[in-house]
Amino acid sequence: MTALDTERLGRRAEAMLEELAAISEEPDRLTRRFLTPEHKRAAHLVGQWMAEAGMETAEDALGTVCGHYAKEGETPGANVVPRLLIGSHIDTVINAGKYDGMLGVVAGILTVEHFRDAGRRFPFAVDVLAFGDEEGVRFPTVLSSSAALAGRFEERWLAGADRDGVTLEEAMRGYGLDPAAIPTAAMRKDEALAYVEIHIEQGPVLEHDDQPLGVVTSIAGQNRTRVTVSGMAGHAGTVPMPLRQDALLAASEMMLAAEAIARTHPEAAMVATVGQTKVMPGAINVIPDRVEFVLDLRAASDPPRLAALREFVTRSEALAAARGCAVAFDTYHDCPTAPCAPWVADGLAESLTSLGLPAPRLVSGAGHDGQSIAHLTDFAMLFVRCRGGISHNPLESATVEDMGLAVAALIRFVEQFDPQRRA
Ligand code: HGY
Ligand code: MN
Ligand code: MN
Repeated sequence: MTALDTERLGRRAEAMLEELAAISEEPDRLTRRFLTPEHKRAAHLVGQWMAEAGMETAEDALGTVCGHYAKEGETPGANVVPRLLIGSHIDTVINAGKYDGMLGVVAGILTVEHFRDAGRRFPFAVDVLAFGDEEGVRFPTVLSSSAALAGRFEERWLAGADRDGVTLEEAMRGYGLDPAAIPTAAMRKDEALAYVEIHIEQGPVLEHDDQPLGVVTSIAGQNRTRVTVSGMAGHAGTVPMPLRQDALLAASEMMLAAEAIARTHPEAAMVATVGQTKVMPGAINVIPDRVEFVLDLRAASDPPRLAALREFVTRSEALAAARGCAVAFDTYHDCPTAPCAPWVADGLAESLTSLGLPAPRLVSGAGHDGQSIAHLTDFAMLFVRCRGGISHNPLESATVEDMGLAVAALIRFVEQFDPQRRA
């Protein structure tokens, strides 16, 4: 095995991430939502890097950029080509960090570039994938582009609209995509050997344990529930407090109920978050008559999470009734806990060992495209330590050293990858 210059790999990664981070919808912070012109610019840049690294590039019906590094002896247009999938996402949250998602795509590109420079091919192809809708912050969908690759795109998602009323279908057409072609994005199950993703941990465990890298055991399940609370608009100066049907106060009590429920389940690593609300009519001197918010609920296993959601609904209905309000729930995203395939995770652990590194195992509280790809093939993930465990925040950061080790581990993983190990 050739010695790997992890410092150089880490510096390359950092420079590429810096270049991607400059492509933002907003001048003074990083925001790059699915199917925006900025997504297209980032996709184009990533496609260029893939081509420069020796890959054939294509864009699928959902805008996923795919770099294909042919297997040894592969003939163009071959029917069934077994392939190892490496990927992550290039969309971001609002005011994001520059590592979440993009690091996994850059690591895949640098890995293939290493083999191209070494003139190395394998008995399997390597596809590097840059998904465009992992975060799910523009449309009421989550993981839609990886879902399409796994043949799990749902037609009803096309009608979902963003904050400006633009539907996913309209945005696809504006981006130059044809919704009718979505089924063509599905990869054949007999071609996908496994999927691996490098990602920052987005939590404090590796830093706390002073470990640069860690192997993920499973991805926590999550659901997103839109809660709509309806009350009665009224004059802020004339309606006595006991006579109000204040939708915002009812909604506020529901959010606190969600927090209380999550706090009673530390054993399930349960977390409840409300990051997005809409208060109407939104005038300072009008009692709010309608509030929409989305509850993001997660836990390390599914039964307590689903029970907690039921408890939240029951308590919210009582809180609404007590204030003469109505409440409705729409759980538009429910993604079960996704276990990583032991044979793939063990391969990642062995690659760490081959670098003389420990291979700690940890759960992912954050969601990832692997939860979709699990319906297509076995998957596993490698986490990279991030400073203070901070993520979804411009303070998010990983060191050049740790990123270099992650790319080196991915290179070793590919070198040692043996699809026969599949159970
Ligand atoms: O929300 C998540 O867990 C991921 O960052 N999309
Ligand atoms: Mn991510
Ligand atoms: Mn994220």
